[in-house]
Amino acid sequence: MQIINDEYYMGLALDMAERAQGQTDINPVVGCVVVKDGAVVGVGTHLKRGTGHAEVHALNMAGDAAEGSTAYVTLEPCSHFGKTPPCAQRLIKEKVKRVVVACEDPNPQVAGTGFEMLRQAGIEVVTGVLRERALKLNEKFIKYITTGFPYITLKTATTLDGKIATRTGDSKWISNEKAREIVHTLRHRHQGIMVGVDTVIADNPELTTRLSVEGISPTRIVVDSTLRIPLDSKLVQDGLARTIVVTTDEADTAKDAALTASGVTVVRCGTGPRVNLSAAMKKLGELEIGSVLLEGGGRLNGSMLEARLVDRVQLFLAPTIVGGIGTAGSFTFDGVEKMSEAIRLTELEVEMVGTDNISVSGVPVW
Ligand code: AOF
Ligand code: ZN
Repeated sequence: MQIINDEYYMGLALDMAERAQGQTDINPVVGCVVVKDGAVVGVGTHLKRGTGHAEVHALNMAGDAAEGSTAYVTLEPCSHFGKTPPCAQRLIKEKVKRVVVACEDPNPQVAGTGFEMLRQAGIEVVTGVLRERALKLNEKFIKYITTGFPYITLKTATTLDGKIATRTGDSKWISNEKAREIVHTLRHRHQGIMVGVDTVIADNPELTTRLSVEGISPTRIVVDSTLRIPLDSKLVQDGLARTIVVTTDEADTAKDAALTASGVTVVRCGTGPRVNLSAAMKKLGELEIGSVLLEGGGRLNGSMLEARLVDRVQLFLAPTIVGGIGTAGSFTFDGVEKMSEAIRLTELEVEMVGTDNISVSGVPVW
């Protein structure tokens, strides 16, 4: 039996928020549970940008029972007029007695003012309940709202000797079916999916979300310095999701026009021979893409790491060895000279995926 306390109800609010990952656009995922006299009287989750916040749904459900209740919210209630009115005002209006929060809202328009508004109205506010879990859940939102840059997850699958293909280029399949299914969950949970143009030329991929249950397909982003993307590739033709091609200022204008006519958004970033990746990420942020799943190849992965633009590395490791002299790895860049200069991951999470793959996830230290 679990003891009923603040963590118990906050756990429920976080569980609900967790299930809404991938569907709230640039907004955070938020859950709310309203409890009165030891009974849950209202629950709510923010489901879609532009629609009601978690607190609003939960308070609507609670009705008159909201008066004198405790509201558990996974994120500091908002204090501003965005696409919807401030939740802090609504909690005050419904005469909620106590508000328990997991973590503060780093949105500069909120950032503590939600707490202040509630306290000034005489409401008891407790914060920090299951805080770490709440921060992790909204790590993408937190990065985007505080920096304007999208949160980048670099995903790769390799053999035990770190290869992403055999010496002939064969790569189907490296990871097991369960790992590949997790990749589709990752796609669903990011707003963009990014690859280099060589991947498009070699594989003509669809880059959509195909799960055993339905999922949302992210915007497809191709880094392509000289606009080599074939006009007949699936990403240009299939219309299954939005496609953005990131290129340089010098890239061919006729090809740009042809792509644009096919419905592709062409974004120019950088005057040199290659795309300025940092400027490109900033531009994607301006286009309201708050998170990107980076799916290679090795050169783009390497360049993104060199530019320190990666927020999380998600590696699936298979128990196979394929050898090959100079065959492709996951992270192709000039490399460091000394071990002490290596890119190091912290906050490591390691787990088995099915019977024979290993998932390694971590946060690079920059
Ligand atoms: C809450 N509860 O459920 C959510 C919050 O444009 P809007 O009106 O949807 O506001 C978006 C901002 O509100 C978002 O950036 C974040 O600061 C906060 N989200 N706040 O009290 C919620 N989704
Ligand atoms: Zn709100």
